[in-house]
Amino acid sequence: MDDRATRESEGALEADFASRLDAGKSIEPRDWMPERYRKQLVRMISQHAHSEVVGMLPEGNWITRAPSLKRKIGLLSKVEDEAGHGLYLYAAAETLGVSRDQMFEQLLAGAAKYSSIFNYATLTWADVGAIGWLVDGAAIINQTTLAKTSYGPYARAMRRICTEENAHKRQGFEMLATLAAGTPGQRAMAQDAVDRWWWPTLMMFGPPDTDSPNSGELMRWKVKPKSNDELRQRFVDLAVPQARAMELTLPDPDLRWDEENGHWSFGAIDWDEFWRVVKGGGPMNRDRLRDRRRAHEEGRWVREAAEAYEAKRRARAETSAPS
Ligand code: BYC
Repeated sequence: MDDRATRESEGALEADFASRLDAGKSIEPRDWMPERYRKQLVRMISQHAHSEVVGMLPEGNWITRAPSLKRKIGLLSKVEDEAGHGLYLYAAAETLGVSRDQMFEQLLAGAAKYSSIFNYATLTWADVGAIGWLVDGAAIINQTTLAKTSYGPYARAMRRICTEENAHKRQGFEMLATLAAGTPGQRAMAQDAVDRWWWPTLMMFGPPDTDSPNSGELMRWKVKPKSNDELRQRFVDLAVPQARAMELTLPDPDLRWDEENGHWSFGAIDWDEFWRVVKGGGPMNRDRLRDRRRAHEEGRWVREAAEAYEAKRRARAETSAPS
């Protein structure tokens, strides 16, 4: 094909891609897609997958210290669900031509991003409730919109994840509400957890729209159906009445109901802190990577055993196949 013919056929593919998006159809792994669309999806989905598996660590720390059998079972199952979410998401990213080993290498080398929120310490049992209520609550707001994202495998992974995430949020709310209605000491512990997790949760939605280099492109391609600020506002609007229901205070003196726009307006977010954490300078960045590397190393024998089992199974299937 000469240059002109190549350009014409690429133009036709691009036009077809754009018309699929305009018609609200999903893009599937075998469909043609612009290279930049593929790269953006790999970036976003792999970061999301890393967030799930790193996100297992702060709560995982509390499994052995849960205050009752019921709480232990609930937390264990939540952390297991997060491993499953990581799995769906790595599998979705693999459909774009990147391998799970490559993604893991980047994470373990400290070269990949994952959500800023997991670089904060879980100091008390109430933090487990605050993570469920606030962090999973924020994740649902974001992920419910991503369930309508234009890339089919990502959207389908999101739909499964959202159902489980809803249960996590409710579990966290119930834990925190129980502490808030408990002894003065338990109540103080719940309030302290909310005081420490509130602002980092607002940062989870990413930088303000005016400072979000990827949003324009991602929204044009219908990867991100809503902007960072829109989702953050929706989260605040839902969280304020929930905090009130537990009689807990949100640590923002500027929080007030805005009659004119019908939303809760909130104070300034410390974006210097956000960027410091994203760039590796958060309170727990080093510990999280160290623990993730150790978990990967300790799981090596499981991966090797699974590979050996699969090799044997194949060899047996080949020798017993009718010739
Ligand atoms: N943390 O242009 P922007 C969970 C980076 S886990 C770190 O706005 P974009 C759970 C961003 O990557 C749920 N980095 O980016 C698990 C970009 O850097 P690069 C996690 C952040 O992509 C266990 C730069 O800042 N959810 O629920 O348009 C237990 C500029 O940002 C963050 C997801 O991953 C951050 N918070 O929008 C409990 C959702 N924010 O890559 C719960 C999927 C921004 O250009 N991801 N950055 O070097 C998204 O929705 C979007 O990627 C984001 C960012 C809203 C996060």
